[in-house]
Amino acid sequence: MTHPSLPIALRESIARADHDHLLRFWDTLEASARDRLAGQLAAIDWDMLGELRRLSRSSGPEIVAGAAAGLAADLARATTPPCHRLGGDNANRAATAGRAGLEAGHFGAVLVAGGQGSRLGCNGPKGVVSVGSLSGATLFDLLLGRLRGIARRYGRPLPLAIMTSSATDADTRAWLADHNHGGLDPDHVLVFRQRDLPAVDDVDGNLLLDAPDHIAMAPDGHGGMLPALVAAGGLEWFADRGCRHVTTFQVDNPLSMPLHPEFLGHHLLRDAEFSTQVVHKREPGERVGVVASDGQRTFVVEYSDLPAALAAERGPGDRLRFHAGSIAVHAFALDFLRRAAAAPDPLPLHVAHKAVPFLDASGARVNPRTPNAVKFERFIFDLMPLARCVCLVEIDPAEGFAPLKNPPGAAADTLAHVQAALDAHARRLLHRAGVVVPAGVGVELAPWILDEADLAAVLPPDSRIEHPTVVGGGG
Ligand code: UD2
Repeated sequence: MTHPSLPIALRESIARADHDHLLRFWDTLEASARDRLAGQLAAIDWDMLGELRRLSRSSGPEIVAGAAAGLAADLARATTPPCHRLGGDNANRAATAGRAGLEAGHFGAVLVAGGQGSRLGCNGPKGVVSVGSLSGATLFDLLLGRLRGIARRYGRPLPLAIMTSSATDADTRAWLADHNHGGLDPDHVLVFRQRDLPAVDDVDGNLLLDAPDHIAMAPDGHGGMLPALVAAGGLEWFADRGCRHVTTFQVDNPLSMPLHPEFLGHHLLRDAEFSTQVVHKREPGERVGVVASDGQRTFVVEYSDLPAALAAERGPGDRLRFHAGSIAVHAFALDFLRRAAAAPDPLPLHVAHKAVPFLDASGARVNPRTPNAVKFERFIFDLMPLARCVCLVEIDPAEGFAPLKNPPGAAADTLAHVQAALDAHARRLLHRAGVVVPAGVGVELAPWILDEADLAAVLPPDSRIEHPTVVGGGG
């Protein structure tokens, strides 16, 4: 087979890697389809393929714990590091420090929104999934609305970078354009796209075609945030807007509080390079990574990588030995991100066995029901062992953790669970503000309402809500 329109060097790389099967349908392709495939082939890092093959054959926790620092972290010796608690030790001092940081404009935020919500059966960005039971507000509405409340409270725009992927980029940009950037100052919103990595066949480690002109690819995990942010000039973008720290949070948790003043204050008072919110993990099956320390470094072990026996081990007071559940809300010093980005290969690749559609030799599309391929992801929490000081802050999940992960009917993290958590949160806040909401009357809070002080601006104390209401709905 000859492929004169492909550059010679590329043809040689494909042949050396023994990947001529990627050109199996070349002769049948139109010019635009050839361009598409040639673009993908040119973007493949052929030297990295050997590493992907090697990883696809060796998965396991040993490549996970502390891998970023080349640290053979010994899980058998590791323990849960000490945590601050919101409302606990030093709460007032931390809250004051955090508020001062927000007033000075030292914080920005990164929303990781490259995921598609495939577990929810949704092909678009997860951010456009509607969760407000009365308002129909989407995850983007709620998350950006809360940032709008923070910008309003501290009297300055809040720089927000949104990470998209090949699967979510166009729709996310369209949503922002159609929704006035969620009410945020557009000069303080940056959209940047993470990269894709190829999937490989789990038998021979080869790349797969999922269309005659397309190689099967997948986003490179939320850890792709660091190289993608750097490539987009994002670190300077934040610095130009006065930021010294950025917090990161996930698109699927509408209760998340990445800019909670007390969390930020602990981060500042500890002079931490990497701070993270945790929830008390009570059952081994909860799908959150755990923060652990081997005495030298602190790191996160993803739930799927924690051996079952260790996940279930209990210590004093019947607490799980690894009980600091990571909810993926982090704060980073910008200087730390700069240093980490300059380190050689700071984020290791993790492997995930997945069912990936592919074309067989005859060109027929196969939709496997069981995993046939390996996808590769980087996790942003793998930067943790590189940080000189890591600070853990435990939050009450009822206040800050209601992730939407699963389709209706699942035991946890469904839309119904998320709506119940939002409802309970709203009722608690209204109750604290002295507002009566009879049981059975639906109520929602506009996302910009952060606390009782915001409520007092829209509802007199001793009010009573008689009909289904979105309190502060006008924004
Ligand atoms: C994540 C955490 C888990 C726990 C849990 C809490 C990891 C690896 N696991 O599990 O420890 O904190 O969340 O809810 O972090 N995303 C991208 N690009 C990608 C992949 C993911 O932007 O390439 C985003 C995605 O849009 C979502 C977030 O990262 O906002 C989490 O992704 P997930 O749903 O794959 O992670 P999950 O629930 O397995």
